[in-house]
Amino acid sequence: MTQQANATGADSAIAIAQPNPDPSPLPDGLTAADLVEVCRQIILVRAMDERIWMMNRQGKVPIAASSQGHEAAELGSLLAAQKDGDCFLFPYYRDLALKMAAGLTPRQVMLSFMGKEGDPYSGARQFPLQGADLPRRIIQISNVVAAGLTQSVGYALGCKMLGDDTVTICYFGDGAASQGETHEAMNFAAIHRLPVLFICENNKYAISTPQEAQMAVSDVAARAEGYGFPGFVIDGLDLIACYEATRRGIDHARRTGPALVEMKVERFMPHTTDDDDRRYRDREALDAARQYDPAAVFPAQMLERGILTPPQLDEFRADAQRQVNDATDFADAAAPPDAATIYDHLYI
Ligand SMILES: Cc1ncc(C[n+]2csc(CCOP(=O)(O)OP(=O)(O)O)c2C)c(N)n1
Ligand SMILES: [Mg+2]
Repeated sequence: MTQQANATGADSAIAIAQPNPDPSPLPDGLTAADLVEVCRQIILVRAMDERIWMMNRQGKVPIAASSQGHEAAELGSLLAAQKDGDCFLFPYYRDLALKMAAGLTPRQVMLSFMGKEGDPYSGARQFPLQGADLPRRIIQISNVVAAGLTQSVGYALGCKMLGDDTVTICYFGDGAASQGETHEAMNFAAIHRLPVLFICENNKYAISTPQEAQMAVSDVAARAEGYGFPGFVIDGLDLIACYEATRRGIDHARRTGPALVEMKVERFMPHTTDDDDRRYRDREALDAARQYDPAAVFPAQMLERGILTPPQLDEFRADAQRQVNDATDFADAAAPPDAATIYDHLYI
């Protein structure tokens, strides 16, 4: 940010004290308040993600997949879905940031990760945050890689048959793109021109398998043409780009049929808490990628543009720590599910 000195003495002090707002317009459909709220969210979800990892190392969280490095893709696309107001989401296991920004509280998140009573997704019966959050129009029913694609396409078919306006958004990884089920889902969606937007969060790894060992193309989005719908490649570390691409994708899905947006992201942490990525990832490349960390870059950009103020940023950081501490204590003290409920919700 460059600060403009004012020529006249009395006014110059005022001019220098004020942030110099970036004259470039806000992204289509967004207000400054939206962007400030995203800063609050990105700081909170990162603090939560880090705490969950730490609780795993303390033996209190059995397993976790981190969204660190995926936040811009998840929050930018969610923002577009929320602005649209008529989307139904099928995220996958790496979408903690999305689920929290959609309204899940830190206490609920920690209950789920610690496997305690009150887990809103599955009552602590499944992988953390796996199940359904119907009030927020979210289903993530399985960790079977690529299963969400066929499920979401089925949902989109239902919406089309009912004649409603819903656009279904399905999130998946680059590894899922190599599954046969992905081909079936995309082909079916294209034939029936279903209102579904496919979002690939490409972090270049499927656990330890690098992208070049599982596909012979550099862009998953290139495959869209083969199905008969458009595909776009987006910098998944750029939150505004992810917002705008999703906005266009939703519009296309509703008017014409499927679209695929590939967001190139980074996976800053190992695949899950059970994985040791030192055996297969180049540390230098990973460290270099951290300069593009969306949880740092996005708030910094908003500060630079005068949209976020330093006191707001300080407050968001302090509030995030307060909420994460509260959630940890709350879930730690919570009871496990009552054993007598073990057969609830099961077809037996
Ligand atoms: C059908 C199936 N095969 C294998 C696995 C084991 N597995 C879990 S996650 C994963 C990698 C998926 O990678 P990607 O789709 O790129 O998502 P990312 O974890 O990188 O976000 C694999 C192979 C599984 N859950 N389901
Ligand atoms: Mg991947």
